[in-house]
Amino acid sequence: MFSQLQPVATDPILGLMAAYQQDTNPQKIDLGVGVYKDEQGHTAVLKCVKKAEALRLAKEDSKTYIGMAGDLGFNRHIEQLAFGQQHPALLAGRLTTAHTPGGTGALRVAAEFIKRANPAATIWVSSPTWANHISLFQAAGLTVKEYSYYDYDTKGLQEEAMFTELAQVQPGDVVLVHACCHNPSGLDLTFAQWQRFTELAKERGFTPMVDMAYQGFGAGLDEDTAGLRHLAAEVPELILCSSCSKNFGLYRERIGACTLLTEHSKAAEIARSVLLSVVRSIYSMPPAHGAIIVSHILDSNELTALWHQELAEMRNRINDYRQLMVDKFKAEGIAQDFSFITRQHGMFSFLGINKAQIDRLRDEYSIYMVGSSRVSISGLNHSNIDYFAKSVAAVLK
Ligand code: PLP
Ligand code: TYF
Repeated sequence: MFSQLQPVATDPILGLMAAYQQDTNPQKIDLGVGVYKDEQGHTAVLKCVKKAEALRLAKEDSKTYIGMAGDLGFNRHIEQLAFGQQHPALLAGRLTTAHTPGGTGALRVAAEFIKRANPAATIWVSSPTWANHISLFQAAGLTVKEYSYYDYDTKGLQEEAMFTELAQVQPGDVVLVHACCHNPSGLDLTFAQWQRFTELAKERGFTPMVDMAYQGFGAGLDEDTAGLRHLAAEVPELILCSSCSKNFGLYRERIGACTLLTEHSKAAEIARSVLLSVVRSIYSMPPAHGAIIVSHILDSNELTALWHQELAEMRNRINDYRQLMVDKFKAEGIAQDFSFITRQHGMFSFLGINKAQIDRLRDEYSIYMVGSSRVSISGLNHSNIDYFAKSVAAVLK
């Protein structure tokens, strides 16, 4: 049977990671995968996580199964983090959450949930979006269509095209938006655009799905949810997929959550039973480790303060390098306007250079970025930024 199989291409982003590791050039720079790196080029375990892990070791008294929804304390924290403690949807009991293996697990659970609710649903994703979105939704049997989003010429939003296309979406379909720090473009909706999106969702009756993988990496933990919170206060139903991979640096622990906003608390009970049945059919119950760490952090004022500080450090470092990159490009005599990079948010931006230039940067300078020219900015640091700017200047000549 296995002999019938054809090989499948590896994930291009993860493939890039492997190519970088094999490169022996000491000046090599990894701007590929969306994993935060510090000034030393290292992805360290956060101090608040280390402390929470020590607490766990001391406190944990059983390894018995947790329920299908996972860690209930974590689920409450994640709802409060996303929506704020006083959000009307939370106070009305209209939210229900299951913790999942990573944000990817949340997306897959959400996809299966959508299929139960409406097997004929089309899910609309931004053009472009995280490549995994498309393959994951298709693998779950959903139809995927794209709506216009990033304008490669202006580096801004294709606003009129986007809203014209979304005005055709049918009730029962789903529209995926990134809460903040759009992957891959770094271009986020303004609050006014979130308001416009909200009005359209109400008018058309489609279900918004929000992917929040970078809360706290844009402008701040609360600031990054402004659009989501507005949307959730206005629409009857919504799906939120969150990830703690980036903002808690818990990548390999696989911790995220799928939250449903329902029309009323009775509907939340029904939706929850379906959500848990989806979970049971895939992996029964999620791994506990990441959820316990996050819960220990958010249960403690001291650890929460430390987390806020460490998160701000990551956010500020990326934002500093957005500015520094633009300044260094100017200093190298690059005439092209890269100022859009300072107006975008999160881990990524497109440089907007062509394939030949991307290939030269990799082959001649050992600088690795995704084929779309997406750069993961935290790969830059004081010891490589000059080499990076000079190399980009050389290939742009
Ligand atoms: N959604 C987006 C937009 C992402 O960039 C990522 C990747 O990090 C995820 C979801 C999933 O993250 P994870 O499964 O690592 O929690
Ligand atoms: O886009 C990125 O780089 C991150 C990390 O299969 C990632 O979202 C990339 C690919 C993948 C899982 C995570």
